Amino acid sequence: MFSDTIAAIATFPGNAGINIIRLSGKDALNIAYKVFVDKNKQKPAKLKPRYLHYGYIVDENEKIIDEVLISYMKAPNTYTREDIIEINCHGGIISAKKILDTVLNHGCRTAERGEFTKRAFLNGRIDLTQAEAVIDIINSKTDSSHEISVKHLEGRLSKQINAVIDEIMELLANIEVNIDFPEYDEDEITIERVKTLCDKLSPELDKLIKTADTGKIFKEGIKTVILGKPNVGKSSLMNFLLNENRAIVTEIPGTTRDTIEEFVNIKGVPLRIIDTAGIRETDDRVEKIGVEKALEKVRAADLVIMIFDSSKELEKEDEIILDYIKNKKVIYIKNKTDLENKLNLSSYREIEEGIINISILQNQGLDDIINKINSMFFEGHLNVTDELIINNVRHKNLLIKAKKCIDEVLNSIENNMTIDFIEIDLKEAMENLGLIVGKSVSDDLVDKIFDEFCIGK
Ligand SMILES: Nc1nc2c(ncn2[C@@H]2O[C@H](COP(=O)(O)OP(=O)(O)OP(=O)(O)O)[C@@H](O)[C@H]2O)c(=O)[nH]1
Ligand SMILES: [Mg+2]
Repeated sequence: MFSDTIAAIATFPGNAGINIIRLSGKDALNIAYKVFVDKNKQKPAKLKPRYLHYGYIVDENEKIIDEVLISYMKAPNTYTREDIIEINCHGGIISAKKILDTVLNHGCRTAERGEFTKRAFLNGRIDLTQAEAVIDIINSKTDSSHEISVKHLEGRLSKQINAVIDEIMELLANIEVNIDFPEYDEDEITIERVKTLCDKLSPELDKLIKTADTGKIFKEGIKTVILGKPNVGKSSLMNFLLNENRAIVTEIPGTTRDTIEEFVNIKGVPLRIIDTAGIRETDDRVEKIGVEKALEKVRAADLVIMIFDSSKELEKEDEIILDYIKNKKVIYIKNKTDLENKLNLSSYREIEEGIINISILQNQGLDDIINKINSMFFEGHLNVTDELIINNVRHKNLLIKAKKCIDEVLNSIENNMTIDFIEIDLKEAMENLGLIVGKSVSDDLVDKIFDEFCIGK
């Protein structure tokens, strides 16, 4: 338990209906008694836990700041496991700020980012994966991403990881006994048990690690770079997908100079779309930088949408781009099909066969693009299944490390290594898994994780 009491505005202050000021800690209730008066402007006899009490908040001079509803949640069954006071005041920035100042003057301090959730973790109510799920829920941009994080908040990942940790721990205890009492000479039986467990764990961990690609896509969106020579309609496509005039569109080739990046959720497909400068050889310094930037974006892209202009013949620029993206996931598009076709792709049979014909001007063929992305990345099933999906890079990296140790154990068994050798890797696997749920994590890491939270959470 912490010795100090923290306070913060938990809502986003602005022109909203209400704001909530939250206090957590052992002085929370005392402070509430100092600042709250009931509807008769009297100090209440008692703030009953889990009731909403109507009244006013007064400052140090007993002057009314605002009309409020206040609730008291008694430890330990609270978000932080400490006493919590929540004050619902009117929206806007003044009331909330004045109430916060008043409670601070009565002896609590401003909460750091994520400090309420950090206390929930440090006081043992939730583990680290659940705390991380809280921030992921807040930051979710798609229904699917939200759904995945809610599962983590329920503790589904922790449950699975903890079960594995328990299994490993039991074997480690066995190994310890063998090492301490070699006269029992049960090494062989223990090693057999270790092998059985690791044979099971290695593919299990692998399966979990593989879900991380989907998790990342749901969380961050499919990084989609729109590429093509100048004037093919890249910015027009960007605007169309965003449903707004975000990028400048003109008939002048070389209009877009810098890359533009936006997140959009189209029928559940999360896209991080990047519009780029048209690729061509140019002496214009600014345009040249734009072209370099466009190509740079391709490197980290999950998907490239390459646009051809159906009203133009195939040109050297198209071929340069095709060569550049040959190792990427690509959707090929032929735009401006409302104009007379001059594009001949017969030397690129495969591209020609899979190409999507569109006319942004006539609003044609755009659903085909979304359907194609859907089938490429989600095999047509955009729903998050009941499967547990890893959506946190920290978890993914620790799972990879743990799997490596498990494989190392199997390797050692294969090579008839001694049991103390095997024990080292088994222990390391367990430690890496422990770090996922927050067992023996360093203070620095905890600080770093909660620093990504918002104030008041
Ligand atoms: N006819 C026709 N014109 C189109 C279509 N789509 C876009 N355009 C026009 O093509 C021109 C270029 O469009 P942009 O979207 O600016 O092309 P861009 O690829 O971003 O061009 P840069 O930024 O210069 O590389 C504009 O005049 C658009 O109105 C289409 O489907 N049919
Ligand atoms: Mg453009």
